[in-house]
Amino acid sequence: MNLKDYLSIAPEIEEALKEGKPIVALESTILSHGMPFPENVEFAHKVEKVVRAEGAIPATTAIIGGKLKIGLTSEELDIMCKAENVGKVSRRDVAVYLATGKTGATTVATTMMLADMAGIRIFATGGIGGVHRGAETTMDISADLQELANTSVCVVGAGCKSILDIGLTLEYLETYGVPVCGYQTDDFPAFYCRKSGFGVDYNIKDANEAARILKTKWDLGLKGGMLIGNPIPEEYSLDYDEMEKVIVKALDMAKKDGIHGKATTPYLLAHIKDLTNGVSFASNLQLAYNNAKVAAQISVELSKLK
Ligand code: PSU
Ligand code: MN
Repeated sequence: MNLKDYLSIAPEIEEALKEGKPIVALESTILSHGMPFPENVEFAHKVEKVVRAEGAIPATTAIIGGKLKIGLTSEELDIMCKAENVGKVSRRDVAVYLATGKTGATTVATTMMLADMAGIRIFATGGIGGVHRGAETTMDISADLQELANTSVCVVGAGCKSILDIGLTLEYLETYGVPVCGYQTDDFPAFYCRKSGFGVDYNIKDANEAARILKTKWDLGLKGGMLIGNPIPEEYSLDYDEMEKVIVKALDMAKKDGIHGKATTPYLLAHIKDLTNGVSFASNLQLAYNNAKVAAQISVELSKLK
């Protein structure tokens, strides 16, 4: 079998690919393991609407029944949101899930893989995985970073949560040659907060500039992704010190509960939400919509350049 036999691309996306129309990939781990049901159902549909409003076509990805799905139906979105027997699939899990007919949600790493296989170059998410705090002893470094190093898809996200060691995450991306840019900001965003205390090397002024940088990178044969840190809109941003306290508490709970490996990130996300009585969740939704909007604008510009 070749790649085509494993891919199941929605007809609308298949046609958009043929015609070179703008498309934005969206992940499903954020649905299955990053948000509670049924709130995630509303999010899953609304984030797709945000992409459409900018003139691009949304392509949520997942592995369902042993197929690589590019673009989900309403029923398939429901499956991912209910998340019954839905695993979390990173790069190393993909072949196992396909060969055994399992259903799983795609992380940033796997969504990049699926997007690349289909020929989609722009992807919007909430925040990426990265180097965890304490990684110098646990070696817990998200596979998302290696994917950014190797797979030619641009990720628009609100930086990363400070459940991670943001400084080390940025160092890692630098070592692997991944451009990290701020979208209309000099600061690398920290998910709920517009500033992480770390800067970016480049402040991208608009979607057209982002598209031109991507086109140039890939024209040159420079494989790999780019990370665009898009800060949460001011009105939804949360206080850094308050969030830091919550995150430290969640990290502490994870340690006491002996959480490790792929369970770590979902555990921390769920506890952060609980500890803030859902306030952080409202911000999480808004930053993800904002990323979808900017990603769609970039994808529109990129398809004009091609
Ligand atoms: N960070 C978030 N929300 C998320 C994730 C990360 O704020 O939903 C998800 C993404 O799918 C990301 C994955 O790719 O967690 C990273 O998991 P890990 O650290 O196990 O690689
Ligand atoms: Mn990990």
